[in-house]
Amino acid sequence: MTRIYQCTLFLLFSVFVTACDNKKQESTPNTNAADSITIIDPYIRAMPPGQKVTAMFMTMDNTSATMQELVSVESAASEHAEIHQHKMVDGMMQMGQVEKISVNAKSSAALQPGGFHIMLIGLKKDLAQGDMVDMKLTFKDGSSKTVKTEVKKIEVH
Ligand SMILES: [Cu+2]
Repeated sequence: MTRIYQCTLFLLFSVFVTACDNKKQESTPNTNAADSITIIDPYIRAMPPGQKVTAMFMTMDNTSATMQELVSVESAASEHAEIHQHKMVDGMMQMGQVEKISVNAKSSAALQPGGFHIMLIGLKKDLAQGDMVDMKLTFKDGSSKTVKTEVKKIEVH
């Protein structure tokens, strides 16, 4: 009888310790921004030959409990890449550079035509549909990730 009791106690204790461990791991934010952000459906807009500018779109999904910020982008296909936003100014759609795109904790941010986008400026060659371009995304904490991005034809808005 005593032995069974000890066994049960031991089992209970093990379960308790395991449960505590799991909880501790979840609440410790030890992952960097690049590991916390999942890039969904990235693409670059195919442009007519000779164009020196195009845009990249994607959704950034933040799985961490911390807000993450995209602060700079480099593209293997262009001399520069800038973070841009479209805005209505006096009834006119205008676009301009912004410092960053914030992704709230456990949330996502969409880059899409008419909103946030990455501007590729000074294309080194014409990009054809189906081409893959390395895009390096750098976050505020200094971490970065390279996303293989497909060139796709999209309808004009
Ligand atoms: Cu732009």
